[in-house]
Amino acid sequence: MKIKEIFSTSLKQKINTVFGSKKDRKEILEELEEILVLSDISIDLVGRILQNLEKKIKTGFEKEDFIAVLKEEIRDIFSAVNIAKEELPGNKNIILLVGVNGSGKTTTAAKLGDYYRNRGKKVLFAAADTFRAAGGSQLVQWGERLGLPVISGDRGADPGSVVYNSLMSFNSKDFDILIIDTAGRVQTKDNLMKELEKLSKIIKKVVPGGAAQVLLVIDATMGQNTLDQARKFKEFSGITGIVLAKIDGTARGGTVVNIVDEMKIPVKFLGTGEKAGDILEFSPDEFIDSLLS
Ligand SMILES: Nc1nc2c(ncn2[C@@H]2O[C@H](COP(=O)(O)OP(=O)(O)OP(=O)(O)O)[C@@H](O)[C@H]2O)c(=O)[nH]1
Ligand SMILES: [Mg+2]
Repeated sequence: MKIKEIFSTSLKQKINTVFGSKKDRKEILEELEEILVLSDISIDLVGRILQNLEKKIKTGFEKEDFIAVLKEEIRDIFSAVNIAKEELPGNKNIILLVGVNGSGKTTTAAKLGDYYRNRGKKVLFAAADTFRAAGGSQLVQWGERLGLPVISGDRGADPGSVVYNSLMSFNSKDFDILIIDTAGRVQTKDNLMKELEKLSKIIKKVVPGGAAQVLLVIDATMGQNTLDQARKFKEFSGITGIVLAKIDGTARGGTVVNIVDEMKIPVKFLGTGEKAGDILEFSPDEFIDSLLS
């Protein structure tokens, strides 16, 4: 699946309809505001975009001008957080997946394992979700399906010990990437957030300078709640990137823009379905093109 196929109802088509008949500037702006809000761009961000638009386009109001300014605004939001296509930073890399319950962490872990394996990396999984009954076994099943090794623990076991064991294995064998799945948690549950800090500490201790990527997995289908999910994790400082899962369930691309604008953290991957291969590396240019072409 390509980014273009996801956002099939192009924003540009809707924008075209606004400029179809003669209207005054105020009417056009009102209709554009509605279209942007309906594409899931947050009201706050729409307000800012339109303000900038009014500043930049002083007279007349042609469709092409509007689209150019809109593209520029969205591009600015992405480039402010420097979403560069980056290779993994070191030889041995650790990816820790975090997020609220059911956001898509375990599935994303499996997808990333498959993704990097297909790029020649030796992958190890750690099933550090010992909280839920099926938490660990779900990743174990993925491991079996994909033919990739998984370090897991019993239900109720200390996730820290699972992570520690996986790091030992990761260090002693020639693995390139360790992908750690964790239990779903909300920020209001203090103990679970503390546990996350603890897992980070263990990683830093066992693999000094270990370039741990912490990816926040967010369910993209929840509209405004998607943004709330992201906010809940804002205080957990270690997050280095975002995975927007279930993007196949929303044709409205505004969510991607909101998240980056709110979190100031780059979106790295999009989840596009339930299968191992349903993952896309995020490209801002491709995204803007598919949304506005
Ligand atoms: N359509 C679609 N479904 C997805 C995607 N990613 C995950 N899912 C589904 O979402 C549900 C939850 O996914 P999980 O990976 O179990 O989510 P989780 O965050 O590990 O859940 P907890 O461990 O309970 O917190 C499953 O039914 C997945 O198949 C996606 O990109 N697209
Ligand atoms: Mg899970």
